[in-house]
Amino acid sequence: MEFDTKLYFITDSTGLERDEFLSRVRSALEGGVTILQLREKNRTTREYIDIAKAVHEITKEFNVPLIIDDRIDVMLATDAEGVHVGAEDMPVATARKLIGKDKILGATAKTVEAAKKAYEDGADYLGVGAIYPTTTKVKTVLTSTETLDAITKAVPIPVNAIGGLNSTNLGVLTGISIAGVCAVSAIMKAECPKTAAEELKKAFEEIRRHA
Ligand code: TZP
Ligand code: MG
Repeated sequence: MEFDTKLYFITDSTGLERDEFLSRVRSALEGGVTILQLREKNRTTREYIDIAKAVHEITKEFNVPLIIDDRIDVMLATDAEGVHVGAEDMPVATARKLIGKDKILGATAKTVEAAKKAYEDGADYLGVGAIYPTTTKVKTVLTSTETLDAITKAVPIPVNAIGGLNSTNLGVLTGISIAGVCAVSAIMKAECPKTAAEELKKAFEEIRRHA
């Protein structure tokens, strides 16, 4: 399936009522999100499927692919467009075997070696970071912009930067051939997710002009 990782929004429903969460998801999509990952760490399987179905109804309206973090079963149950696996999740090759060739498979990579392997094992895009320290609950270490740059040169698939990114701090990525930026808090916690998404997209387009 075709996809564009330019503005990759990863959700976090922590502390939000369902309606508030869904309305923030919609607002972000109105702001130009091009691909959306549902990332739920504290839900039962039943709850994860339920919220994924609701989010999928909205992403379909915008023709935006829905990626499910970590859980192939939830992706299949909701017929979402793809799944993202991190370093401690299912191996990329196994995930690819299970989901078939048509679903989108994303992987996290922090080294050139890991990036090449993920590509060879069937990943369609890579998330690389954290570029900056993040306040989002995640087990991660910082990745240098030098490593990010080397990864973009080592694999032929889209590479996205992630971690602490917002519309004011993308300058460090200038000249690096990333396909897009991933963000959780910059959009999720913004007063207006639509405006935040618009600003982040504009900031990315701006640094890309100087690439
Ligand atoms: N992987 C590396 S950093 C991160 C993930 C999931 C969280 C990014 O969140 P934020 O709020 O955009 O820093
Ligand atoms: Mg994961």
